[in-house]
Amino acid sequence: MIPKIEWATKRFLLCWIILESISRVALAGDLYPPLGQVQATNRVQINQQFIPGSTSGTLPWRIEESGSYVLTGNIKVTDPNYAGHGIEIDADVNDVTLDLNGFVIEGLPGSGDGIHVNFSGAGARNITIFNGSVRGWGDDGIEFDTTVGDAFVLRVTDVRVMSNSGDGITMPIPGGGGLFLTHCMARGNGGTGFRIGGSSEVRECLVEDNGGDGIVCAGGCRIVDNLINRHCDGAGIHQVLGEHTLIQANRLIAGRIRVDSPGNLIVQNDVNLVPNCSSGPSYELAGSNTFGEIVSISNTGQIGANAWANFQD
Ligand SMILES: [Ca+2]
Repeated sequence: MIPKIEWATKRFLLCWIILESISRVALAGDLYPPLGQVQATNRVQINQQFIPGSTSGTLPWRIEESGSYVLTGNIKVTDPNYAGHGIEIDADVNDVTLDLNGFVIEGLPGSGDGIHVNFSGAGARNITIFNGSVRGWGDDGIEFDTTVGDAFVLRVTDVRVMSNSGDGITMPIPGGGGLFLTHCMARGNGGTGFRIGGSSEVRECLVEDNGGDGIVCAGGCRIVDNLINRHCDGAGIHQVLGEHTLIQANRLIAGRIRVDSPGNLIVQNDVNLVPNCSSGPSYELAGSNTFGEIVSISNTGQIGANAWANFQD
């Protein structure tokens, strides 16, 4: 026989259930925190009003220690005489993650680089920059300023570099290397869109209307699956030195593929030189390179079994 529960015991159990429910809701936190609030802890916030590490309270913002940094607002140059950079990462500072958090770092003519990464020696730097825009700077959008060899671990993803006077994202050739660019856009920069050193990669990016070449690369790189438009004054893709670079499955409009050195692999690309950009070949390849048959689209029906063919039209 089930024993009867006393009235006092029932009241105790009821109170316990109510208090337990309240404590669980409190521990779960606010389901709808204020917009713009940074949820992760131990991240250093950067914005126009709060520039830690700067004694003057003005640009450039310097990253002097390893860590995770996040923009919580746009950073814009307002002084037309400002000649420095926007954000500067000191030499020998490794393990930096810089989340642009959807914001823009914007310069003026005569200013320096939007983001400038200093180097003092070779090594695994492990620096990642992602998710935002860098535009309007007097020099480059992002510069990895190294001349001391590669083996760096550098990554830029989901970043737009636009209307900078110099290059979009750049590093010295020879000297730089180990830079991985994915899902980025370089548009309307005065120099090269992306300049990457040895053992680097540009994948699934959009490169448009830059004053020099679209992408400049050195040896051991992978230039894969990019859309590259309107670089008649230079080349859409320009391999300037080294070997073992793979150039594959890129779509170029009004810009050619130019390879200056031997020992590279060029397959499955599609180059369209529109009438105002048609002097010279679509594929300007130095001797001793390996490349898929170059097929003119206008003359071809079914292409048969050549899966490595490059196309031109
Ligand atoms: Ca620069």
